[in-house]
Amino acid sequence: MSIAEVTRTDSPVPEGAHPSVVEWVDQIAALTLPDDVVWCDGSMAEWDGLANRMVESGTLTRLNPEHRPYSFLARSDPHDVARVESRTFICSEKQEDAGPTNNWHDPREMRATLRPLFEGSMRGRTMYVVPFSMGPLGSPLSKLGVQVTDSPYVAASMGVMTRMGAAALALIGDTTTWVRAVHSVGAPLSPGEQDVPWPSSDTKYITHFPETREIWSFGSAYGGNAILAKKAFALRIASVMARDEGWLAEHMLIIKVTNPRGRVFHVAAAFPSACGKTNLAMLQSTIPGWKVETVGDDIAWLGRGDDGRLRAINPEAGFFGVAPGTGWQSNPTAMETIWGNTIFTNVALRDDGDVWWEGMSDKAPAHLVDWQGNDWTPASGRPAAHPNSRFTVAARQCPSISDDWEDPQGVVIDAIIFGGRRATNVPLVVEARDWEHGVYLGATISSERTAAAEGTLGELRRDPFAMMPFVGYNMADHWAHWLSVGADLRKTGTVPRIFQVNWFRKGADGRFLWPGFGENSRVLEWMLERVDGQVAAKDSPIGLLPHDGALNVEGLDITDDDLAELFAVDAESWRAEADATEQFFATFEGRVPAAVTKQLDLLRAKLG
Ligand code: GTP
Ligand code: SPV
Ligand code: MN
Repeated sequence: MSIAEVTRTDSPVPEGAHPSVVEWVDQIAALTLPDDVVWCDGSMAEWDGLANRMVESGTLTRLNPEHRPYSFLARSDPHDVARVESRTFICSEKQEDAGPTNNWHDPREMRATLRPLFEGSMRGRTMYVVPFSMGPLGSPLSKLGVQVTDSPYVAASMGVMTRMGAAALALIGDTTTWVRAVHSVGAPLSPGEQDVPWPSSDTKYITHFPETREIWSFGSAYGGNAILAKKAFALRIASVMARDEGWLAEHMLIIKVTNPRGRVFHVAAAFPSACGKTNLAMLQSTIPGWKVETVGDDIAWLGRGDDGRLRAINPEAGFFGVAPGTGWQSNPTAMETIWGNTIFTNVALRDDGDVWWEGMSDKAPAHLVDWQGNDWTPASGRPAAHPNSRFTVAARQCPSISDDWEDPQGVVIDAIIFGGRRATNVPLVVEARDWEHGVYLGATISSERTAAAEGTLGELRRDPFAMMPFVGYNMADHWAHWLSVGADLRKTGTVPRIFQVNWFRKGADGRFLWPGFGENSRVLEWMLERVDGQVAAKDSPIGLLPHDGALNVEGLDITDDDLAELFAVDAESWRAEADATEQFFATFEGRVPAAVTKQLDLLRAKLG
């Protein structure tokens, strides 16, 4: 036993904790040398304790309870504000298993790189042991994990975003596969050294070892870099588990939709980061008789149920939602959800002790403290909230949460949507001719970059299945896996319809052609009337489009010209898209499935 271990003031190991967990926690503690180890039980008292501790240390500011009860503001280090894709690594045994779209590193070399970084990295800090379940506790579709972290902010966030604590730990038994996730902010403290409100390191590594189902994250405390249950586990590691076990882990929201005739549908939709998932998940219909309820807003695990249908669960228990653009006009459901019990990160602070961000109201308050802690007025000429500022809140607080959102068997998926942020070319809605064409639509999503990760805002980039930063294996194999899931469904059950949408097409004058948000219910209506066999569609080179007049625009202030532009298919631009797609496919060196390249040939033939 090392000196550090002897002097540690650990909380007792919970009774019944599986030896595999206890042993691993001991190993990590011996490596990282925290001052103490705390096993999180997931209780309210524990959460309050974490919050109080962070208020004392300056990590959190308590908001005015009259406006925002039990809520807090965190200001991150200005260098730690979003996912760092360039520092995110897939360390599979073979490079080709990571594929050309991932940063690959040899696992042995990466372990050798990480070891000295983690040695003593938790000195002066508490190591929290955070057991969690992704998916409802005990559901056959759920998976378990344990994250250790030296960030109380991350431990508290995990408590909101997952089913965290004693109940999850108790489910880990002799035969359980559980994911090991190690997280350190990489900022050890010397004895007596004063801590900073947001410890982090300029050296960042977000690493995944798919074969051993392990995650090691160093240097960041922000979002997907640090809340390892989310992107690291529920997408990168889970996508590998899913490939091996015959299901899908996707960057998708899930909604329940009821039509005026009372028929219930469930829809899963993949949009890249900051491209509208949370908003669609919480949509309030503007057309009579249609109702949308929320099952999930960011991640879906989908697989063939015993009934032969595609079923899905939301593995998360909370939302880590984009703040800017969220307001009473655009997303009233989110505004209601965050009434209290919410952690806000990198938003602005009002003089009355509440929060504000761009888009929360039309008019900005006359004075704010911005996300970096500086005075701000509307004349400051810079955003008051960081563009990737976020709210962290429990899903159960969402007034539109669906009654089946925790169904342990998952909900039956009737339709799948792929979308992106495209100023040009991509119409408001297109239906795939069949599953294979749908896989092609998913594989060819391109989208303008947002603030959710580092990079140049607005730059067009490929983001297949909205999974470019999140697939834990070769992207081309991911497409092959989708094809095999479709073939499997076709054998025994119903294959969901696939659609592509684009809320973000712009006119020549640079304005959005489509009002979006609640009005997207009109597009849902068309899609689900298609699923219900109520409307016809017309073929086009890129897929099936609504007949003229089929999209319900009653009561909407939109010109015929704008509507025409929203659906325009310009053959020349699409030939250029096809050429770019061919080049993109070539980067996979022959690994793109034939059924996908066949769709490219078909597109070109139809374009003439
Ligand atoms: P991640 O959490 O990063 O995965 O993002 P997300 O896909 O959940 O994106 P979200 O719904 O938070 O939307 C991101 C931004 O897009 C916000 O600023 C929204 O206001 C804006 N947005 C969402 N839906 C629409 C829409 O229909 N039209 C327009 N113009 N903007 C939208
Ligand atoms: C995304 O970037 O897609 C997110 C936010 O959902 S984060 O959890 O930081 O990845
Ligand atoms: Mn996301």
